Amino acid sequence: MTKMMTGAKMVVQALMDQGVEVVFGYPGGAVLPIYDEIFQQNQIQHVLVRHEQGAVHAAEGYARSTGKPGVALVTSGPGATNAVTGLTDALMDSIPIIVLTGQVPTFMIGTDAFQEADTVGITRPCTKHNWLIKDTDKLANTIHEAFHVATSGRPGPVLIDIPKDVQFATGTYSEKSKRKSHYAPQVKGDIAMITELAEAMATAKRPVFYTGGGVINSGPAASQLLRELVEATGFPITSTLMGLGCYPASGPAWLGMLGMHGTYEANMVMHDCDLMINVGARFDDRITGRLDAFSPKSVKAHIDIDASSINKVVRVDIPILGDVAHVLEDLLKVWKTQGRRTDKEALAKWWKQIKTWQATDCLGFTQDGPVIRPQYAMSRLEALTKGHDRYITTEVGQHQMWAAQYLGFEDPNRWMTSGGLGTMGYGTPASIGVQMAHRDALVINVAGEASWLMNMQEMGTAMQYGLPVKQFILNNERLGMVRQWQQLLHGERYSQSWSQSLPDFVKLAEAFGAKGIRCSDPADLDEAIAEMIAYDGPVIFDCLVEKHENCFPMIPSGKAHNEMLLRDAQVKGAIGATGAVLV
Ligand SMILES: Cc1cc2nc3c(=O)[nH]c(=O)nc-3n(C[C@H](O)[C@H](O)[C@H](O)COP(=O)(O)OP(=O)(O)OC[C@H]3O[C@@H](n4cnc5c(N)ncnc54)[C@H](O)[C@@H]3O)c2cc1C
Ligand SMILES: Cc1ncc(C[n+]2csc(CCOP(=O)(O)OP(=O)(O)O)c2C)c(N)n1
Repeated sequence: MTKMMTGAKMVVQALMDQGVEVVFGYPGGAVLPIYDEIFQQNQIQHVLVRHEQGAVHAAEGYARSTGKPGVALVTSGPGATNAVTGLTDALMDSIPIIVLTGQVPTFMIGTDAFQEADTVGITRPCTKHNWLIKDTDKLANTIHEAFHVATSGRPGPVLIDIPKDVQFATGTYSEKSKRKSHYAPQVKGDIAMITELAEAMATAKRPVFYTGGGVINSGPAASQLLRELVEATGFPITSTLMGLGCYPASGPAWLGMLGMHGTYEANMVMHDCDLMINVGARFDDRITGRLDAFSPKSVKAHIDIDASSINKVVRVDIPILGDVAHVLEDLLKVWKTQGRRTDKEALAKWWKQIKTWQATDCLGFTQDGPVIRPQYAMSRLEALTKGHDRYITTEVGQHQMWAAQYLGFEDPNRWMTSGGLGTMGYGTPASIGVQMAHRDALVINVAGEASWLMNMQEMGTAMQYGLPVKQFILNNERLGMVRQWQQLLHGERYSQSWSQSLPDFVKLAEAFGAKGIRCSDPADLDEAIAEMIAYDGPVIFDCLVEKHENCFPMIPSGKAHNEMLLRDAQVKGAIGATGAVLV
């Protein structure tokens, strides 16, 4: 039976057909027919954000914390251009979102019409794919295809630009089940390559699993299989910022995060290993450091669903194109059915070496003095929220790295952060998206005060929908990460990294109708955090911390893994004066 309806109705019908429960958006002239349809139904909840960037980050937070695609709806012109940062963010971090934009009527395109922008042109480089719809008959099928493209293979953002006359016109609705797609990425890995990897694992003397966001993208089964594989082999495992939670932080083989602000042991293992098994990570420059010094002695395997990711930055010996869960399932089968064993003696020696690196206690600190150290704040937040059904989002900067270092993630999809683009302003709207999906969970956005101010208007959204998001601000009154680089790499010339005027965050909370809590004394911190957790509503927590704390360990940009800075004492004379850095 063919169903005739307007384009605007088709949009809502197609979203329902796709099982969408929430849309984050902001209305305007070019999308009013769609908003009219939203008004006339109760199945999909629309969340009115305060800025289109917020809609896209909220959709990202929703997607990352549920494994389902997120949806945003914005108007033409400024609505679409405001969505560009979020789209780029989602592209960099492989987050599946669908953004619907209104467009001027087809017959006015190219006339500099009111609020006209070349949305498909502007967003072509920052989407996985985008479409401009000129025919209402094609609209529903394109929306179904968009969901398929966003969520298949390497996930990413897609955009559909819908002119207003297409929304008004009547056409034939095509159901999801009728969709035919030519886009079918390869999910099964080549069994010969998988067997080669199993052989390399059996003879490896210093192996490591280097895991990333691809494990999370692949779904909960991938994390489970990864855990089984780690247990079956006893190999150490590290993870990128995007992969935190794919293996539990309390697990016996866990080395902590690797990379620029990763642990000493994780980076030393990466440097010295003889077999590196990359599972769903992309050899990002925060990981490799100086490329010609990156893990010089290792055979490298790379499991990735995107062929363009393999051999892009680092040449690998065992490339395996496929989905993490599928490949790990086959790898485990090969490992077990062929009765493969690891080199136990070599592995024991490797772990002995690893223990000596771990003994460095690179994240160790002492809370002395009257000022809260950010590491202490994170450690207490971890201790006091651990047993909760907890989701963490972050902003970008030092606080983001301290959160990654000191909060332990036991499961996937619990950690939402802007890794690839490093978008200040991501965390607050992302926390809203997460809380919409997990209404009873404890959702905390760990923020720096500068980042937080970039999308603080979304506190209004949190209030409107009764979302009890906790905004935990590590307030150092500085653009901390910038200040740190200026101190270490730019001769202590602190150019524009100090916010001379900051709002009173407690009063700001109250202005929004939220609760404000301020804490500056380490002795009061536990009680203040407990008060934040207990409050049944949105909270802005202004945690006044040491202003000049640096985030260590740190591999300065362009240096090798074994040229890591461990703490402040080493910095004096190590960088700047000679350019040489000591471990
Ligand atoms: C201030 C700052 C500091 C940072 N410091 C660090 C740091 O110290 N350490 C660190 O790790 N990061 C750091 N980052 C983050 C860094 O910039 C990158 O975002 C991150 O390292 C990339 O993680 P990833 O390699 O796991 O890749 P992702 O961006 O998560 O990419 C995932 C990879 O897996 C593939 N993939 C996706 N889905 C699947 C699937 N189903 N099956 C198989 N493959 C799949 C993709 O094709 C891609 O190649 C920092 C970011 C900021 C903002
Ligand atoms: C939108 C955007 N602009 C600029 C930057 C560059 N940048 C990275 S970290 C940072 C400072 C962040 O300060 P704050 O949020 O207070 O966090 P802190 O580092 O102090 O913890 C800046 C400006 C960025 N990542 N994103």
